[in-house]
Amino acid sequence: MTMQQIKTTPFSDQKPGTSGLRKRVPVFQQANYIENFIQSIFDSLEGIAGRTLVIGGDGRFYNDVVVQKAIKIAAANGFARVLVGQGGLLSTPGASHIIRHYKALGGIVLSASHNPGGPDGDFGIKYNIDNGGPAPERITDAVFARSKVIDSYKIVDAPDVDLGKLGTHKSGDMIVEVIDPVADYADLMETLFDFDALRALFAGGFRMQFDAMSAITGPYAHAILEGKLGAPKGTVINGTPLPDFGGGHPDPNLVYAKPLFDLLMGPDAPDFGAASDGDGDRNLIIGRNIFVTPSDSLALIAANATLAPGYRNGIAGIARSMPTSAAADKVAEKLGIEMHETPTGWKFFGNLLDAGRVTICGEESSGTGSNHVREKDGLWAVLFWLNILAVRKQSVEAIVKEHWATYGRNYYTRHDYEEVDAAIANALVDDLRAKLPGLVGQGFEGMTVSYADDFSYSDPVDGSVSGKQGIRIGFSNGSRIVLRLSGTGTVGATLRLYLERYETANGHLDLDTQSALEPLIQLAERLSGLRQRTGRAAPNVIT
Ligand code: VG1
Ligand code: CO
Repeated sequence: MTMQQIKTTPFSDQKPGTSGLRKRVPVFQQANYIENFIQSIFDSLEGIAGRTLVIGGDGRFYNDVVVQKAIKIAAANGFARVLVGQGGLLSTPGASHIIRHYKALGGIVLSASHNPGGPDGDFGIKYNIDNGGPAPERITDAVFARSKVIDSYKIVDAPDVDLGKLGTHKSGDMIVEVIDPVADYADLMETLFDFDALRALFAGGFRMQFDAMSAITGPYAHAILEGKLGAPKGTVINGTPLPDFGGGHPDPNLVYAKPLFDLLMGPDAPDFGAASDGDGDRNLIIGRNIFVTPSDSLALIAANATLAPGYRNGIAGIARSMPTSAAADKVAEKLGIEMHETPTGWKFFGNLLDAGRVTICGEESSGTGSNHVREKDGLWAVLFWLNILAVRKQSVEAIVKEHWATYGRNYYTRHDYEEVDAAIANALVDDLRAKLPGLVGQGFEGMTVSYADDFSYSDPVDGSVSGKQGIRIGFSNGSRIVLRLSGTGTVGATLRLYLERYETANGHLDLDTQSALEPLIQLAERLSGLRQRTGRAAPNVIT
């Protein structure tokens, strides 16, 4: 084995976004592109010698090539050991758990999450730190700075590791352990939820459909739902991870998981439907006849947390990303616990979780999780719902409606305008930002603007400040309009418009969501000129 130091030239576009570096596959296929980025990560870390690194990905196209490169670069940079999921696979929450469980220095997670895969699809690389969570901005900024000046990378000249075989291998002097991607994660779930109660639920004829969307959660869902919990075979569909997700878009929302939604609204609906995304950290929850918004799901899980054994003693606090509806705030208020509003992206929850200030976190983009790992966790959310259903012995619909009747209802929708011309999108956001100071105190549609700003977050644990995290216009009655630019898209710009309206417990709880929000949708258009300036008649995706 020889360690090689290879000369390279920097790329200017390796800036990590909301969740790692995401680009089209051909961008990653450029000579030295992967090597430069991984070396830039390692150059930004301290104390690599003698430590363990976790590597795994969601199995999308190019995963196999990048895993082998990452192993060889890790070996040349002095890691003592790499833990890699069999076949190079690990879900994002699975990787987070493995990092924590085996006290690794960190992990390289290969995924572009909910973005489509395949030779012309997207690929992504993300670094997670020793708490199992996404690297904070201090590290991603350092990686980007390094990537702009890098002039060489280190790699061992060693054969590829046979990732099909569980057990101990070597790459250069470094130990490579190929591990079962599911086993440790499944054990962790068993410590959090009442598996006996869940087995009894399925034994009693409870019917569920879980759509793994041909992505990474398939093996996890087969092993846990059908294996450990005795759900009938066929409960999990699209359960084999495919490099191109079967040509689909592995985003579990009402657009891309429409067949599941239709099934749950149809005449032969099962009791419960769920799905997860490309890398297994998102979840979709649908009951017979009712879709549960991710914001409501967060509030419901928090309100019912003590029904699951892992949370029996109560929760310390809740955190939600800024665009997520304030449904969870009502629960925190009632429980008398801390509530935090953070910028979009899971990396902002890490400090609060580490400090023990919050137990449950969530995002409107179908992300829910807890202090059991440091990523959002799709299957965890599904198991949490099953645990709640098993204990309460009510339908999803009854549970949701009871919740609204107690806390009121936060009508909520997100409108995405994808692949918009970046210059138009940026100008639009800049112009709206300029208008904000003048909006406060003004009346629209019978509501008064109580605040209008570009969200800035001061982390209460380490004091770091993250500015320009999205425009929010809040009204005195609890309604909100939020607009921000996506940090995960790979082509042009994606504008996300978030709309929320609060109805008290004795208000109108049964309206159609889009109609309930129509006045706010129109007001957002009046204030931003979004449709007019982008030339779009309607959003590409409505969630
Ligand atoms: C989106 C979501 C955000 C989520 C992020 C990563 O980011 O809005 O809530 O944390 O994706 O999720 P953005 O910047 O495009 O709005 V995943 O499942 O793609 O890792
Ligand atoms: Co994801």
